Parts: sequence; C-alpha cells; structure tokens
Amino acid sequence: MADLKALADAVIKGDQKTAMEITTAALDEGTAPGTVLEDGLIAGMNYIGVRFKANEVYIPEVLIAARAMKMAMEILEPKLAEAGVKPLGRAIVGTVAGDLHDIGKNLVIMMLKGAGFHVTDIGVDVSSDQFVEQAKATNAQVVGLSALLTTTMPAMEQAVKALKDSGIAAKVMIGGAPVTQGYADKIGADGYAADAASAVDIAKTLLN
Ligand code: B1M
Repeated sequence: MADLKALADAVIKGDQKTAMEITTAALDEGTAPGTVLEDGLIAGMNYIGVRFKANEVYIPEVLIAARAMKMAMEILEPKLAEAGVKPLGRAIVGTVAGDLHDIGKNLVIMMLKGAGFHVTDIGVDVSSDQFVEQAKATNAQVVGLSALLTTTMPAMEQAVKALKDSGIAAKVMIGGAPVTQGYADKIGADGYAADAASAVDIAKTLLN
C-alpha cells in the first residue's frame, strides 16, 4: 500500500519524482484522492509552513517543496474533481496597482494551495476594479492583497475600499513588507499576515 507519510516526506524534501510516483501509486491502488491530498501533500506542506514560520527553513526550501507539491497536484487534481472533493475555500491573490513585486505573493499562493485552498493568482499591478471583478468572477471567499512599496500602500487602501463598497461578502487579507496590523486596521482590511505561513492561518480564520 502506498505510504502517504513517505509522500509527505517527499514534499518536505522537494523530491518531485518520488512525490509523483507515490501519488500515482496511491491512486492506482484506489486510495481516495482526498486522502492522498490531506495525509500526503497537505501534511508535507503544513510541516514546511510550521518550520518556515519558526525560521527553521527558508524561502528556497519552501519553493522547492511547493514545486514538488505542484507536480503531484497535476496528477491528483483531475481525480479530486471526479471525486467531488471540495477545496477548503476559494481565494484570489494579487499585488496592488503600481507594484510589480510578486515573490512574496507567489509564496502566499503556494502556501494557501498547500493548505487546500483553491487559489486564483490575479498577478501584479492589479487595479481596484480588477480585484472586484475577479472576486466576483471566482466567487472568492478571501481576497489577498500584497504590496511591497510604501508608495503603493495607498493603492491597497483603494482596493480594500472598492471591495467593501462593491458589497461582496469576501473577506480581505493584506500583507507585504511595509504593511502592518495597524495599517490593516486603519484601512478596514479584515486580516493581516506577516508571512506566507501566517497567511494560511488568517485565511482559515476569515472563512469562519
Ligand atoms: Co524592489 N524594492 N523595487 N524589486 N525589492 C524593495 C521592496 C525595497 C525594500 C528595496 C530597498 O530599497 N531596500 C524597495 C522598497 C522601498 C519602500 O517602498 N519602502 C524597493 C524598490 C524601491 C523598488 C523599485 C522602486 C526600484 C526602482 O526601480 N527604483 C522597483 C519598483 C518596481 C515596481 O514594483 N513598480 C523595484 C523593483 C524590484 C525588482 C523588479 C528588481 C524585484 C522584484 C522581482 C519580483 O518580485 N518578481 C525587486 C526585489 C526582488 C526587491 C527586494 C530585494 C526583495 C523583495 C522580495 O521578493 N522579498 C526588496 C528588498 C527586500 O525586501 N530586502 C525590494 C522576498 C519575499 C518573500 O518577501 O515580498 O516581503 P516579501 O513577502 C513576504 C511577506 O511580506 C509576506 O509573506 C511573504 C513571505 O513570507 N507577504 C504577505 C507578502 N505579501 C503578502 C500578502 C499576504 C500576506 C503576507 O496576504 C495577501
């Protein structure tokens, strides 16, 4: 029987080949796709998230683990859809208007996907209107905004206002190096996360 603990370990080590092999073997043996996801891939990414938060692993390890998870997910995703497995929640994440930094945003997306969210990456330099349009189009429950420049923080405030004014029910989470909890409170965001691992915790809280 396929060893899902070994699958989690393969994700943690960023061993794409083993992650894909065990995923394929588990599905061939009839293991439920949701179990492969939860006990294998998500378990591995959760472990990386906890260690990243504790500064025990760094960005390269997270990126390597996320890549292994992505490769295995390509095999798993069609089976999850067939089995009707629902994602933990639906999120969109983008970097605000005028800002082209995407490394932190991409990490947040990887960690959210690793935790079981369905995430739409809406890119960089995203206008307030685009945030609203995409939130509506994807029926997002969580909208994530990233900003790395002090000069683009006002665009974050505008996007939060546009999302609130649009009347959609999605919760708004913000983050990025110059952003703080105080700023999130000031502009009326529902949540703030200092790093990608905390973004998962906050997004889960915002779903409830
Ligand atoms: Co730029 N840049 N940059 N840059 N850049 C900074 C941010 C800067 C601090 C460098 C400096 O001067 N010391 C500075 C900003 C100063 C300020 O505003 N206070 C700066 C500047 C000034 C600029 C330009 C204006 C430079 C110029 O052209 N004169 C220009 C702006 C372009 C634009 O956006 N319009 C510019 C351009 C660039 C590059 C294109 C060269 C490149 C970006 C490449 C890319 O992203 N694809 C770049 C880079 C790489 C940096 C630094 C070196 C690294 C940023 C990074 O990726 N960090 C940065 C200096 C630094 O931070 N040391 C700098 C790693 C990343 C994992 O961290 O993004 O903070 P971070 O994400 C973290 C958390 O913040 C959090 O989780 C992540 C992981 O834990 N997080 C969230 C992020 N988003 C989140 C969202 C959430 C939750 C958590 O919820 C939704």
